[in-house]
Amino acid sequence: MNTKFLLRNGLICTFLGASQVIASTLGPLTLWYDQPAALVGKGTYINEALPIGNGKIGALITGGVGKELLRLNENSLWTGDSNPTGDFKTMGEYQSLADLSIELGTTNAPQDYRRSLDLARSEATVSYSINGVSYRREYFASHEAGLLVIRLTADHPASYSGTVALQNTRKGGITQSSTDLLLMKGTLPNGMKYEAQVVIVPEGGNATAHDGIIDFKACNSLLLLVGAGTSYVMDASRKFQGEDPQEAVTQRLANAKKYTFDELRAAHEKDYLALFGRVYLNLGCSTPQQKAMPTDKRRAAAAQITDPELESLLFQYGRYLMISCSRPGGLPANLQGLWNDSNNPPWHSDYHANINIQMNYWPAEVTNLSECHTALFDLVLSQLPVWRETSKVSNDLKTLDGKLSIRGWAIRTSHNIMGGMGWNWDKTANAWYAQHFWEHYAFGCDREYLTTTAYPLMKEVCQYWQDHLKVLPDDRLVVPDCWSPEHGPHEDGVSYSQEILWDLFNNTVQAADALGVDKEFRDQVASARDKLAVPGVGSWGQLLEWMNEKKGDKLLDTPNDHHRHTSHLFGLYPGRQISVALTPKLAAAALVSLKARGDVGDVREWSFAWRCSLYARLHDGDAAEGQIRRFFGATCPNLFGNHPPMQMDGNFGITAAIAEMLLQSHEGGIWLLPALPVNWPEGSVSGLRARGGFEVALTWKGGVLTEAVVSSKSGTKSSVSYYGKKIAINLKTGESRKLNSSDFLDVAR
Ligand code: FUC
Repeated sequence: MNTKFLLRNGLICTFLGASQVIASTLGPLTLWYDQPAALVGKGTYINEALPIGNGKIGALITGGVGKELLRLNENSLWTGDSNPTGDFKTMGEYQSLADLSIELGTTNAPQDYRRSLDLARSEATVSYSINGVSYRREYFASHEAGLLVIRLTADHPASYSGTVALQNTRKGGITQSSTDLLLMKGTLPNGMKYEAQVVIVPEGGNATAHDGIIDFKACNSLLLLVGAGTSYVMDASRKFQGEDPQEAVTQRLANAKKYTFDELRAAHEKDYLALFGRVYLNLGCSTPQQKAMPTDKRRAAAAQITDPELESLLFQYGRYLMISCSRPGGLPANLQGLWNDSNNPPWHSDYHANINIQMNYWPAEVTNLSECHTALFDLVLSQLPVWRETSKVSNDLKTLDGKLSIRGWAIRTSHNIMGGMGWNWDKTANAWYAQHFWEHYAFGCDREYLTTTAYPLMKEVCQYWQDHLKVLPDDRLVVPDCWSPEHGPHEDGVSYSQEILWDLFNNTVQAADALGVDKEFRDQVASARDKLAVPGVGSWGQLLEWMNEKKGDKLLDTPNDHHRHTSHLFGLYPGRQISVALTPKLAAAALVSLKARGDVGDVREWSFAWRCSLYARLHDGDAAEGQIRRFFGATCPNLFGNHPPMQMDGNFGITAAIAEMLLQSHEGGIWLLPALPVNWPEGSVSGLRARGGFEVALTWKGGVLTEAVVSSKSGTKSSVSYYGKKIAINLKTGESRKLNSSDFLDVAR
């Protein structure tokens, strides 16, 4: 019998026996389509295929009827090396791994075709019927088992005959077959070994592997287990080269074969829901017409008119993608996550440090996936030995007295996973990375992590900047010769770099205070923070992007500049130097700049996501929600952000932005519903995190907060504000406080 129960955070679950969990929310969290993914552009399925991933291996599922094609990824499969020269040849590219195809030998047109991805279960499904036989395929990527799991079933016996093939997407390598197994392996020019294995378990009929394929005949059902690995290790002392992956992949498959599909699925769902189920979001109900549309049509309509259930699905999609492509112990999400389908992908599918990888991790803390954030820290820490050496020998990074750099490290705009870097220096990216280390502490309050990991890294980056800052005649400090990402001239004191350094210094002072260490160093950093040139306000009321509005006769800051980056607004978001409450003049100038940047011209999917958070920080919920609609207009049919081409950052950025509209905590306290748009009059959210170690649940009606529950995970004192009324809270670890509308009675909207 089915048992319904309410999960913590309001997810309604139905247990179908012990192994199957179906989680649903007020609006089902399912992307669905009435046809297979189509080939677009240069022969890519990336815009339409459905993504699954276990943090290490991923697949794009196309769902073809006569032929299922899955494009496989393994997130360490990179060409390139550690060479410090800083060019793309040595940085290399993130590779697609293999194509797994299942030929089903039918050319008949299907009926009732449906292809879907259920975010609440982390499972994709394809179903259709032909000549009275109903076919069903289920796919999931199990972090528990370390494998992809695929099952094909039908309601008539002996309905499956065909072949399975595994094709290397690059030249070289070999494919072998034996009994029930296909094995593809090869070695990249940099020495990295890679391997994929597919095991088939038929029920009824028979299956034989031969000549690099598996034939199956008259099977009732098929179970496919897919494993993959490379010899990469995140360890500079081993030159990032570890063991041949064969043994580990073989072992994972052997282990999984001991379990049934239902057992594997139950373990997968348990593991996934432990992360995904932490946050529940309801932004109100969509219309029956909206709900009836397949996702590709619906997201186009949502670019015009608010579709609240699709907006909450978009929020959860970012969380789904994060859990699927970024797990502790693994690599972080690159530009295409685990869903790159090319061997010379756009921007090398690299780690881009001037907005993109940072945006990938904006939702991690606030949407309660802080474990996923650790993949970024592990990568950065593993690269440091190489980055330090590179920085020491670079003539571009000389200290102000003209000597080669000794302390700390700097990075270029793009990097790989072996210490190698590509394009142009992004000198303050070191401090932007440091912000992520700090935020992990700010939300989680883990002193051990601050002591051993975050603070040493932040301190080292501060030391780099102590050696590199330029002193102006009036004693102000500026970052010399820097670039507002991909925009305008290289100048001293560009606002982007100044604001990032303010953030670094401010966070480091707070970190040293929290730990009670390094008094002298802490005071030096505090003094440097206070001497940093602060971005000015220009002639048309804008926040200046460069220190001087003009260069010679040329106006640098112009009101009709619609550049995609909003780098000079870093201090507003994700930084905290600029805020409505604490620096109202700078916040007003930031609003002028943001409006001028607009949402036409050189805007990309990630631009809308950033602008959404910026409006949220300016407490303009309607403008923020407008950016969500613009974001829908810049998505692919599978809801991936469409730069073009597909890029993951916008998906993560928009998830963080929606959280930022509902809850903020960057000004020393917790602010409830700071940017609620009129289009979300009624709703609720639970499981969002606030700095200081809090979890927050909120309910609102008629655009007004009706209840808030603030739970403390670390016993920190704080305050809760709602429309100007501030309530002090002093909870012990594990305690909660419920606030309802009467606590905020004198709040007038
Ligand atoms: C940044 C952006 C581009 C693109 C690239 C991957 O450099 O300016 O728009 O997103 O990263």
